[in-house]
Amino acid sequence: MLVQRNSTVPAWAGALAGLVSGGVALGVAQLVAGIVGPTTFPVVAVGDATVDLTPAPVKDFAIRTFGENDKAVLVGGVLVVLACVAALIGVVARGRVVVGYLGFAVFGVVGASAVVTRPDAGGLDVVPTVVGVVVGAWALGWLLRRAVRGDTGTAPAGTASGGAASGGAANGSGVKAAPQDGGGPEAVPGNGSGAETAPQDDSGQEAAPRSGGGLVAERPAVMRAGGEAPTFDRRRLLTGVAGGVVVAGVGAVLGQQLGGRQAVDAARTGVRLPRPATPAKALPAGADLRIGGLSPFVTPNKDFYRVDTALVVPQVDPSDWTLRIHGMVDRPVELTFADLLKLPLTEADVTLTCVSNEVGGPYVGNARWLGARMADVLRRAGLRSDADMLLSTSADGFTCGTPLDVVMDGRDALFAVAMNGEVLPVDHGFPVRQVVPGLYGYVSATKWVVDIKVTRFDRDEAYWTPRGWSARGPIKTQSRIDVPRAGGSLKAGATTIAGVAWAQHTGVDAVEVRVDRGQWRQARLAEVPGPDTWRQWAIDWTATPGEHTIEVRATDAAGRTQTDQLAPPAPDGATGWHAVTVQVA
Ligand SMILES: Nc1nc2c(c(=O)[nH]1)N[C@H]1C(S)=C(S)[C@@H](COP(=O)(O)O)O[C@H]1N2
Ligand SMILES: [Mo]
Repeated sequence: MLVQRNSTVPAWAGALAGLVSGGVALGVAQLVAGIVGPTTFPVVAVGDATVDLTPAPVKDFAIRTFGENDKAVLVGGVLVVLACVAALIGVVARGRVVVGYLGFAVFGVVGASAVVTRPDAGGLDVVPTVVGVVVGAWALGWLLRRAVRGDTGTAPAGTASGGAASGGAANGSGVKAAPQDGGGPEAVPGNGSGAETAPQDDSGQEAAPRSGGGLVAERPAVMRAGGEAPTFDRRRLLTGVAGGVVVAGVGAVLGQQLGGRQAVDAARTGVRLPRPATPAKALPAGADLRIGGLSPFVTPNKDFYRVDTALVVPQVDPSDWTLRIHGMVDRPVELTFADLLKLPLTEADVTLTCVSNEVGGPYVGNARWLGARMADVLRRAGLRSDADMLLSTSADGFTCGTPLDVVMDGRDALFAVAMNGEVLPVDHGFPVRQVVPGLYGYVSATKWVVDIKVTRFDRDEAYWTPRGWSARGPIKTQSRIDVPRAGGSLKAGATTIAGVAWAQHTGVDAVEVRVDRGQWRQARLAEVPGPDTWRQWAIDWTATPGEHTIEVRATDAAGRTQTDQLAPPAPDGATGWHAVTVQVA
């Protein structure tokens, strides 16, 4: 039987089964690691342990040779070794699956020891390795069994029930073997070489008793019916292999997602925000009119609108983060997160707005940002005088094209690291995003920003430009009625109409309201810390029974009143007056 199997399943198939099972082990380990919490992935732990055990001269050589990639090279090396050994295990396990299990066990012990001896190891850290190795070993047995046609199906019950763990064990024990041996310890003794070489030695007498404890009533199918000799089933092996590859891949990707998220959450929690070198002015007492239903002056982070193209929010570890500034500069600059935090930081209240916000829409929010001034950082690189655009790229490849003169004109254009006193939320661009007062988000507010190319509008295009949106996006003055709600009903009598208006970096100087196309009346304005935030407004109204339409319009500090011309958001921002209709009873 052993000989039969050995010759049935070609070596390449064994190698493939070993390789894929190894992949399954790693994928499952990765997935479990993603579930149980931040832990060192076994491959990385083995790599780290290798480094620790490596003599200093070799280490220095590696660092000199591979530079910043030394870690990647190391992990890659561990993976290559792992792949070779896994393939070898697969080849050997064709004959004795027990050997395969043993091989996986050795993997497990090496991986687990590396993991638990890491300085930051915790109690659950071996779980991914153990689960991965067990599932990988099971996968190997399963694949090798699939690779052979003829020992199930046509075999007597005993053989077929060899099922899960034991298909290979039958091989291991040669003639005497019964599938029930299960590869357990008893299966091994006495089942050594001799018998295997003599399939015809079908004497049976010596066969059963020792391993199976009397259960071994049947001999393998091959012994009995010559026509049913097990044959290599390439198709079944390959479909099994495909399944294994899927499991390995899905496990790895999902595990990385989950694990990356946890790692980044942990890193985010660990960030200590420096004090601002230039704190924001204290908010004027009258910045928030505190009217029920009116948007608060400061939008809490959890309520802040979110707009981006990311299906999966980029998880950027601040210790890996760098910001590269290149292009039309005298000397390219690369900053780490630590570098950025060491710069003098500015705090500023800035209202963000999305170009796709409809008149009266929700895509606007105001926060207190903390960050390095973009102009300071850019000046370090030395800007060429003919550059007019910053093409910024996020970790997921999204790009913004920002007019350079706007960023450099002294306004609070920031590489922001905090939002409302909290480390930047991951959804809003952790670890670093841009905030540029006065420009719509799509041309300025790059989240997870990692790269800035100093360039020209006539040479480069940002993400939304070829998709029908204007290359430049200054925010258009807008005003919105928050109370009463559109379509709402209220009681006749004295009431308040209130809302917000914005004209970032110019400032709102006046808000007017009219009801049923009557006279425009001046609303009272809340105070503001500066021209970069929205401004609350309110006006008293004596509501009379019936249906009423309320309209609002703002005038900016340059004296420009919002146009009543309706324009859709594309290509450069909606215009028109916000109107709400209410029922008064
Ligand atoms: N990386 C990245 N940054 C991005 C975007 C994006 O799709 N990807 N969208 C921009 C747009 S259109 C807007 S309006 C703002 C929204 O920022 P917020 O989600 O923090 O409110 O982010 C900008 N920054
Ligand atoms: Mo946007």
